[in-house]
Amino acid sequence: MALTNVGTLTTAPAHFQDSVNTAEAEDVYKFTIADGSPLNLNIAVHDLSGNAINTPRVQLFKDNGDGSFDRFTDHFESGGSVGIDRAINDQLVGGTYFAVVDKNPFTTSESYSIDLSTTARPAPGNVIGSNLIGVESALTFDGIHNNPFGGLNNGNTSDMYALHMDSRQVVSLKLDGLSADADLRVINDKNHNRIVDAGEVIASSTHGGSQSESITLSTAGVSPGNNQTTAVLPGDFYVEVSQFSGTTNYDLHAVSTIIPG
Ligand SMILES: [Ca+2]
Ligand SMILES: [Ca+2]
Ligand SMILES: [Ca+2]
Ligand SMILES: [Ca+2]
Repeated sequence: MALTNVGTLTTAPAHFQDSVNTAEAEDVYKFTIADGSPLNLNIAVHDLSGNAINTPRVQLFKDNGDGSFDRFTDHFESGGSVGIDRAINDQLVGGTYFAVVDKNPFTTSESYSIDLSTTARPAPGNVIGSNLIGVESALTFDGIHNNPFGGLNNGNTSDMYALHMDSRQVVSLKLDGLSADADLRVINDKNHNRIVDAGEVIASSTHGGSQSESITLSTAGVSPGNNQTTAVLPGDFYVEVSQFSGTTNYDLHAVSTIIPG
């Protein structure tokens, strides 16, 4: 076991690159969440070697008070292979935690990068989701996307989807089927560091209660005065569905139209 002491997490992500292999199948990252109001913890893995299925597993444990990691006595919080976006996004209170990266049993060696951060809980009108982009699932235009593992809750405050925009394309995003307050935003990771930096949130929708949310993106121009649509250049984007409060399932719809040139 390789143990890394990360210290107290902040909004500025802590970044590590490592590998797990048959000689060392487990990497442990020990970190502290500051006392005070609950924060959103964000952990994302990316730069994975191998294919998308046989990848390392990341799990989160809360220390039982002795300061050292033991998966049988420390409290399992979340993680495993259930995340649709290979990320952990948990609402946590202060304490000592361990993020544990385990080698996939079907491979002999896997390299990875891991980022860890905290972000504030969302405030009214202000979407604060994860500021880390993990290995996301792709958003396609042929059905409804949701999280089959329970939607959004205090143990999964964010789901991230990848969206590619071609030229002369209009994509309408709609988030509905809500029973609590969730929000929607679109991120353009301009510097490709898989961190949501200042100026990289290009659209957001933040209605209250269980109202639906919608965002429309267009690479085919936007008529003047149309403030319902965000003009973008063709390229790659991330669509984030995040918890404002409570527990809710959701349906994320993406409808694509190509405008003849
Ligand atoms: Ca312990
Ligand atoms: Ca998630
Ligand atoms: Ca970025
Ligand atoms: Ca909302």
